[in-house]
Amino acid sequence: MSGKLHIYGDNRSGNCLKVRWTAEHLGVPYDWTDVDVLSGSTRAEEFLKINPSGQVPAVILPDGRTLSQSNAIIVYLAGLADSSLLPTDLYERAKVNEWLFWEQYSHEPTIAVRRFQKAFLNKPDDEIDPQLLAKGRRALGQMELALAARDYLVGDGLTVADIALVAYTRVAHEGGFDLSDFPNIRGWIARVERDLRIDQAEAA
Ligand SMILES: N[C@@H](CCC(=O)N[C@@H](CS)C(=O)NCC(=O)O)C(=O)O
Repeated sequence: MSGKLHIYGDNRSGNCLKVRWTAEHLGVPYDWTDVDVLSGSTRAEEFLKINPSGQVPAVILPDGRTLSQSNAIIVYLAGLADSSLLPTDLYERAKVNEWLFWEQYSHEPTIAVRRFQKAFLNKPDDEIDPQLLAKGRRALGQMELALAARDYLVGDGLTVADIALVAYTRVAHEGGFDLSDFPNIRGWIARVERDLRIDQAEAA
């Protein structure tokens, strides 16, 4: 136990990058252990003690307690730091949660899953569930509409909702989603990447 936050993750995974970006934005020192999601390492006995679900990201907090689920981790880190990444206004905080739940139910299971099948499993399009493209585009349409009237998903500045949603939206093209039809989303991605100091060329 180093007394530091310890993140277990794979740098190709948007869910893991959410946690790394949040820690870096907040200036929280951390150690990082690479867990290759393609090699079965998430099923190793030692890792299952940290996250019985066998998935990354997972963290060990400085006091030794464990936490998993990307959005739960970033909310915890932002709350601990008392950061504007988590609004204090209860309605705005509920809107952040609305986006976080939506991300896990309607966005990540379509956009991230299609990206994984295409870019990591190299599946040809005709072997991928066609519903993923339609549902992913519908999710992008919803974001495009929301971002027509605002620069960030909630309130006037960056929140954990933007961090959670940008993770897979910025690499949606790798899943076959053409962002040229979504100018508001493209502007928002550039803003969030700038705020988080994400290198455009960074592996995602
Ligand atoms: N809902 C979880 C999803 C985590 C997840 O799907 N992790 C993937 C990598 S992105 C993983 O660990 N896959 C390996 C496995 O399931 O064995 C979260 O947000 O943290």
